[in-house]
Amino acid sequence: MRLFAGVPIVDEARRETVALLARLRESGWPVRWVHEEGLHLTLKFYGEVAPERLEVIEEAVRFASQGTGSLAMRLDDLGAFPSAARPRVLWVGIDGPASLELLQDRLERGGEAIGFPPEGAPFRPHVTLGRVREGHRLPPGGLDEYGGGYARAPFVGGQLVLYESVLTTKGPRYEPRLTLELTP
Ligand code: 2AM
Repeated sequence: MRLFAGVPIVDEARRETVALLARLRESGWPVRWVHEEGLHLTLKFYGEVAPERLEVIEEAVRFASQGTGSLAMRLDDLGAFPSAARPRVLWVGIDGPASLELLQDRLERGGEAIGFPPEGAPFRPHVTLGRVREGHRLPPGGLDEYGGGYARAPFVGGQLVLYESVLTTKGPRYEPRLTLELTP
């Protein structure tokens, strides 16, 4: 099973992101857009794991979340990986408190302790909107015209969820395996 831990995007931030996705879909770009049901901020990707490991991962996620209260966040600007000039993954940035980075670091280190190598790249909080199809490109500066089209809406990250990513013919579906309330 494929697992990752993340924070669901909710409230006004979710509505803004869903509306932005709808406008982006109309661009006709060669992009696989994400489903609006599973919008989330990934904090730790565990990858493909044997089902027997689920319990130990749940335990690590529970432990890492202890003492973290709800996270006051807001949507930030649009961006892309690996860079705006060469976009492959399109996203909305997330502006979060220091406790978000702390939680991500605790998940990272907790994962390391049970055999998951840490991410090489620095943490860049974001919500993925879509992935450019293999062998295709976006029109230069394409994202620029969408940046002004949504509110940098605030939201409260009140849950940490361990999701299973189930691959289907219509793209991945994210099913919560464990939902933890973030209450200090
Ligand atoms: P993303 O938010 O940057 O797209 C499920 O695939 C989630 O796990 C996605 O949200 C994705 O991050 C994240 N993830 C992180 N590293 C990944 C990897 N190497 N392969 C697939 N998904 C990854």
